[in-house]
Amino acid sequence: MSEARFLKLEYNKLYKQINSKIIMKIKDVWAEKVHDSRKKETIRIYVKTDFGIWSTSSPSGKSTGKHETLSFPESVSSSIKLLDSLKEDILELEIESFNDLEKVENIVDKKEAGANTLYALEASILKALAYSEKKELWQFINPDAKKMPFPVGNVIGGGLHTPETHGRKADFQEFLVIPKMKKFSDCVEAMKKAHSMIGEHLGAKKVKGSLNDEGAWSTSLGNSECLDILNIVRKEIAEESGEKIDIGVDVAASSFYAPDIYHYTNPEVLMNTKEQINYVSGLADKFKIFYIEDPVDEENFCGFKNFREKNPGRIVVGDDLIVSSEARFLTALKERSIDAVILKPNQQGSLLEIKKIVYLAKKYNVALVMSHRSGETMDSTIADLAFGFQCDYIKTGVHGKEREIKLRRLVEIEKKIG
Ligand code: 2PG
Ligand code: MG
Repeated sequence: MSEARFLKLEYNKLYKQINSKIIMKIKDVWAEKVHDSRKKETIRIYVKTDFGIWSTSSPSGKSTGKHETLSFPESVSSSIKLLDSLKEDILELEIESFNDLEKVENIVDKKEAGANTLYALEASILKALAYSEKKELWQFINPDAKKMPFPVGNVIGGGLHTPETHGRKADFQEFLVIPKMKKFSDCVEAMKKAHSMIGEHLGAKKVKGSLNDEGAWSTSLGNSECLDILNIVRKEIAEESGEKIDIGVDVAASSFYAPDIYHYTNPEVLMNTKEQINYVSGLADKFKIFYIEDPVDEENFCGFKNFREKNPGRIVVGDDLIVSSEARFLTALKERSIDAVILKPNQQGSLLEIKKIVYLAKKYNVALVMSHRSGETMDSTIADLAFGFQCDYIKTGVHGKEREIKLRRLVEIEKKIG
């Protein structure tokens, strides 16, 4: 090969290398006030680059964990003003990779701006970066992602999310169905079927109320009777289709714990921690519950561990216990408190922190549950995050447009990957 030809080939190689490294420049960033499904104010953040405009809106919780970072420390308006004042610094950033979100976090303090602000900003930046590499968000996170999560669907509601029916409601916050079919789209169909069959059962018993914050049925029935109906419907669907549906509960125990006692209202009973563990474990045995979220108070890592030891073969899930915090997740690992962890990106606002928890969870064999909030928006980002991070489950409701948009996005991804 002549020297001139050799040099030309080397030059081409180098040129390609330089150009394959895309450094994304943000051209503009701005925010607006929007409303979630509960009509509560929240934020939507836009990021503009040479390739287009991306946006993300943040949800909000009602049964929030004590250790969550506040969504907005003052108000949505003051967070928008703060973001505006940081704009010049954000426009200076050079973002090349997921981990460059650290540069964003050096400018935007989650405690000052609020977790909802940081999350919406980071998610929009990642979407823009993904697009600059001609990828979708999930693909940018993990181009080899293949496994679909199982959906966890809320079919009967109680606790803080739910109005009373005939003066009563269940004390547990969520009664869940978890279809285990191979295809995500079949799981969604099964959840919808279960939701509507449960509505019919409640209607026939004249105990059906309205749909709650998450589109689950309200009822005057107590925990045990709700589980009874779930079990009947699970069996009916299994007999008809031969498919397996697991059932679950989000006890959200902190929401009725104060001080030192669990206060039940339907029926009225007071329980200490030992009684609480025995009661929930008893229901889990009787109704073959597979998934149990927050069975005891959010400060009680040891109580979770004791509960877990009494419930082999089920998954004990930490939501209010962990609040998507890496530090609390590490404590739970050390104490052996949980089998699965809920990931709600707006609990702390940092997608870098979510990424670290995902890494640790996979390393130590803890299942991952990406989750919506009870106040949601028409944003489907968590669907991409669930698939990109290869979560085992996604808890995002069954009914209502804010829930369905996330399910539809996963069905779309499933079709795309074939
Ligand atoms: C939960 C969630 C979502 P919230 O406890 O798991 O279902 O509720 O968003 O109100 O914290
Ligand atoms: Mg929960």
